[in-house]
Amino acid sequence: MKTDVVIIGGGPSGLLLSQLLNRAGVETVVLERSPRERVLSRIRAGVLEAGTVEMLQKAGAGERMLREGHPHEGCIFSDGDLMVRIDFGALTGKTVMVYGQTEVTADLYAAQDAMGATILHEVSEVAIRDADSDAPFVEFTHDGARKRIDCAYVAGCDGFHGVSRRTIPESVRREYERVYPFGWLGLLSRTPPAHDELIYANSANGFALASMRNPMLSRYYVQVPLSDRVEDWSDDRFWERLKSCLPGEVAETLVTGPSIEKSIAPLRSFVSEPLRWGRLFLVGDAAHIVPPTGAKGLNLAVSDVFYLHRALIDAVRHGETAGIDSYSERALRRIWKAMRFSWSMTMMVHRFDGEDSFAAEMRRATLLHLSQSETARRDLAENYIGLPF
Ligand code: RFL
Ligand code: PHB
Repeated sequence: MKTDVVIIGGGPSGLLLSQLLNRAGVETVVLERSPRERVLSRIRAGVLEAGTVEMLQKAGAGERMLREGHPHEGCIFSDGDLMVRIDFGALTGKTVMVYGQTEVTADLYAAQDAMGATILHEVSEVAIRDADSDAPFVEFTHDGARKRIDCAYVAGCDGFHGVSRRTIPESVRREYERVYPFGWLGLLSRTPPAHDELIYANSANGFALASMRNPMLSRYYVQVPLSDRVEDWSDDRFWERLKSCLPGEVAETLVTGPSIEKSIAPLRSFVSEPLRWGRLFLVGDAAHIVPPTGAKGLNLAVSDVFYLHRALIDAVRHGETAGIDSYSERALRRIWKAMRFSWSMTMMVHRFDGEDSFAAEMRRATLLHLSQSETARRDLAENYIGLPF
C-alpha cells in the first residue's frame, strides 16, 4: 500500500486532519487501535472554542453541531456563595459551543465515511519506520496479517499513550511536565443541568464543575485525591459532595439522578518538543496534555490540525515546505499560551492538600478581583473563548 499521509490514531485530531486533507485532494490512511464503538464511547471534552467550531464547519462536519449544539455566552466562577459571571459575548464578541467530544467524533466519522476515506480499526503493533529519511513507512498488524504502507509523511495523532511520540529519539525530545496532586471524578446523568451556564466552583471541600451536554444531560465533576477509586464514590456520595461545593442557591435546586457514567481523570500538564522529527509530526494529546480546567485539550488538538493541514497540503500538492518547517514552532507558541491558561485556572480553583491558610485567601482574592475588574474578566474571557490561531 502507498498513500500521501499515514495518520496514526482515529480520535478527534486524526479524523479532522484526515477530513481536511482528503477534501484538498491529499490521500490519507488512518490507523486506529480501537474498534469504532470504543472510540465513540469515551466521554471527554464538552466545550468548543469559536475557532474549533469554524474548523469543523470548514471540514464539512459542522452541520449537526450547529443544529444541536448550545452556544454559551458566558460562564460562572464561584467561591462559596460568591458568584462571578464572565460575559464572553460582551467582553469578546464571541461565544463557545457546548457540544460533546463524542458527538464531534461521530460527526467526523460520518463525514469520512461519506468521502470514502480509509480508516482501519483494530490495528496493533504500529511501528513508524525511517521517519528521518525521505522514504518513511508504517508497519502494523491488521486482520491477523503484518502490513506496510509507504508514505510521504506520518501524522502522530495517537494520544498520550501512543507510539508516535516515543518514535522520536529521546536525545531529540524535550519534555516538560507538572503532575497535580488530585484528579477529577466525572459523572454523567440524565437530569436537567444545575444552571444554564457552566459553573466552576471553588469551596472549602475543593473544586467542582457543573457542566452539561443538553437540557436533559448533565456532566458534573468533583475534585478527588489521586488515591480514590470510582468504587469509593456511590452516586449518593457524589451528589452530596457536589452540593457542598456549589453556591447555596444552585445546590438547593440541583436535580439528582442515577449516573450513566462515572470515571476519574488525573490532572497533568505536559509538553513534548519538538512536534516534528523528519517526516513525522505530532498532533494533539500525542504531544501535549492540559488539565481539563480550562477546557483546552480538544481545542488545542484542533489548532495543531489547523497549522498542520495547511502545511501538509502545501508540501504534498505544491512541493512547498515552509509550512512543515515552521509547524512545530508555530503550534508550540499557541500550545504554551494554553498551557499557561490551563495551569493558572487549575491553581485558581483547586484546594491543594496540606496547603497553608494563605492559599485559600489568594483564590478568594482572585475571584473578588474578577468580580470587580472588567479588565481581569476580559483577560479570562479572551483565553477561555480561545486565542487566535
Ligand atoms: P485521543 O482522543 O486520545 O485520540 C487518540 C487516538 O489514538 C488511538 N491510539 C492508537 N491508534 C493506533 N495505534 C496506536 N499505537 C495507538 N495509540 C492510541 C486511540 O485509541 C485514540 O482513538 O487524542 P486526540 O485525537 O489528540 O484528541 C485529544 C482530546 O481527546 C483530548 O485533548 C481531550 O479529550 C482531553 N480531555 C478533556 N479535554 C477537555 O477539553 N475537556 C475535558 O473535560 C476533557 N476530559 C480529556 C478528558 C482526556 C481524557 N484522557 C485522555 C484520559 C478526560 C479524559 C479521561
Ligand atoms: C465537560 O463538560 O466535560 C467540561 C467542560 C468544561 C471543562 C471541562 C470539562 O473545563
